[in-house]
Amino acid sequence: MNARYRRIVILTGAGISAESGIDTFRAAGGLWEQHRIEDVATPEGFARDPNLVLNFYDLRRAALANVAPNPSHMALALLEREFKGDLLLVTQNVDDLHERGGSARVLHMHGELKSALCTSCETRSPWLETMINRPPCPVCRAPTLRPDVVWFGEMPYQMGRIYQALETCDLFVSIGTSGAVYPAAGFVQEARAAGARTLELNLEPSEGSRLFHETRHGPASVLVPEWVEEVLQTGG
Ligand code: BJW
Repeated sequence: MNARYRRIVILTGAGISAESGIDTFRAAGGLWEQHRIEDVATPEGFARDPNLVLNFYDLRRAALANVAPNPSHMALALLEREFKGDLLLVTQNVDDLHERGGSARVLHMHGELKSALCTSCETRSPWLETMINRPPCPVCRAPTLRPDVVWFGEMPYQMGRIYQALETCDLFVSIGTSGAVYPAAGFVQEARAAGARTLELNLEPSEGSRLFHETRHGPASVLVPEWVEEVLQTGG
């Protein structure tokens, strides 16, 4: 890749955190093999059995203490620091490994484990503790906190800003995502329609691989640092 890019949009998914020890969703032994999606990742599942859902997310939030960013998170942070053009890093991940890897500006379109959403006053608050014990909302004091994550049927965060960036980017890069979940799975087509070059970096061909101009397959910890070096060396 030897073109000069001015506006890059990067989308990351569970695959970028896999080598840090966080399970992906759709792999054998992954999160969805151990849980029914409709039980733990839908508003209806939460209404049916809030304790199951709060416990699922309490455990995942606590598990963040045992993982660390890997070279792919660090490489994207380096790109943010060194790239001279516009860069938007959008992640579907609810972990905090991009931030701990050094990225200062991360858009979490599916929310964050370390955030709580109050179903009474709709405030989002930083949250590090458990929720199963029904703590009060820091703002309205109602004991109605839920994980601040986007479940199926809910609108992901900051879609206006993301689509605006996709309409004007000249490079779109998708890293470690299966392309199974919309609207993120449709970003490649949005970017292509806007005339951007599109690149997939994933362990294996994703569901949308054929939609990309270029695909590279292998572990993110290898592919991402290589690609970042390439962009920085060619002037970005
Ligand atoms: C590696 C690697 C290594 C492994 N190196 N790579 C029919 C058609 C179209 C859409 C719909 C439809 N029916 C319903 C919908 C909409 C629905 C949807 O997409 N459903 C699908 C099942 C079809 N989507 C929604 O409801 C969304 N909202 C919505 O659409 O609102 C309306 C709207 C309208 C118009 C505009 C905008 C919006 C909400 C989706 C919410 C998803 N939520 C979850 C849970 C979040 C909380 C939590 O974490 O628990 O988000 S589901 C789960 O999937 C999570 C992830 O962010 C998301 C994507 O998963 P991801 O990251 O791709 O992980 P995997 O496991 O699937 O893939 C990992 C990849 O990494 C694999 O390819 C591996 O090979 C690779 N890999 N190791 C590099 N070392």
